Amino acid sequence: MRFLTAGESHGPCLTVIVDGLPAGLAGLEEVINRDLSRRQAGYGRGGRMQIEADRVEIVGGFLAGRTTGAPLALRIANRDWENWKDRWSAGDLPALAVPRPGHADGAGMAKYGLGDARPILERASARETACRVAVGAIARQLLGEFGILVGSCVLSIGNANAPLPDGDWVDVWTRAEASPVRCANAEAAQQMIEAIEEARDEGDSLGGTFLIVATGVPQGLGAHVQWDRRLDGQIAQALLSIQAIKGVEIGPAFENTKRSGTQVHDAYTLGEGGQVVRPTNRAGGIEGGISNGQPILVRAAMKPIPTTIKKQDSVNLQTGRPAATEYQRSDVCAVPAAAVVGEAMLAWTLAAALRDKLGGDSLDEMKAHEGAWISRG
Ligand code: EPS
Repeated sequence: MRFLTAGESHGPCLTVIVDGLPAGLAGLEEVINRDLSRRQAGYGRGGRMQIEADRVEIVGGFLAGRTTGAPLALRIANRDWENWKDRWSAGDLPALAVPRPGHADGAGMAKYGLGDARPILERASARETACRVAVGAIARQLLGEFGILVGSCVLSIGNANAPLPDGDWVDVWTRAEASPVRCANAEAAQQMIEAIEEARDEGDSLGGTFLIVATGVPQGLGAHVQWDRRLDGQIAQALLSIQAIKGVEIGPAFENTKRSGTQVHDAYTLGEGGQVVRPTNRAGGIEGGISNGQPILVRAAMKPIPTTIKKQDSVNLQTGRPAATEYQRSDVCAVPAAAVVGEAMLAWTLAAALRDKLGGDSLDEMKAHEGAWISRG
């Protein structure tokens, strides 16, 4: 499976083509729209989210309410286009020549030989993550057919930290869903809100961390035999490709480095029925690049948003003179939204691995192959 996205943040729309889906997948519009709304929420978002109300239009590969096996084409309109289209066509938008530190502006201008960051920021913008979430909702729908669930919760924003949840993941996700910062712990959520308010008052921005979990993942997705078939490597690439995500950890990877091997690795034991059981999950559900049947645990780190009201030191790349950054409308903190995007990228990666494992052109064929796989024991 693969997908490609196109479109600018303030252009007419975002477009996605998803290739390699099985025929027979239903109910897509509803699940895509639900996840698009989830992505738009979260304390700390800026004025743009008051303008947009993201809805998908499925314009190819979907007939009589089901995927046909042909490429699926999606369109998500940018409502803000109405406010930009006249200025774009008149060409009266001033050049942005002062790169924001941490943004794609400066590196992109150097790469394309531009004196204006606008073409770079239009495409580098996290607006593109609406496409990822649409694709992730489709992947989630496919995974759901096989009993695999994906959810997330925010663990930290700035210096406000929540305890690491474990156990009943559906309960954790339900509490996170009800929180304005997508945090399952009410006390920590309040501290996160206060941290965002403080950053907003200071004209600054905040990053944070979130945990994405997939439950019901069978043993055997991914492969140890080749570097690009390792599931943990695929997950890390998918997560790091999200705007502003700079770190990814599978299970408690960094904590594990402080303990010895015998304290870290998850023992095999026999359960009451004689079945093999792993009482702990410090591997985060993946060993040797292969899912081991335990929940997959992925933590990601988001840097603070580079656009800040408070000025940052920079240089005007047209004049070559020192200059302070100019404020562009932006979010103060988008960690809760990034967690939803993280779910989408994990769901996509697992769905692609499931397609690799089961093959088939239709959902029915995938299920028949799953039956054969499971009955093998
Ligand atoms: C973004 C800047 C802001 C964010 C945007 C990402 O948009 P604008 O420049 O229009 O105010 O709101 O995020 C989205 C539009 C979105 O849908 O998530 C940026 O520069 O990356």
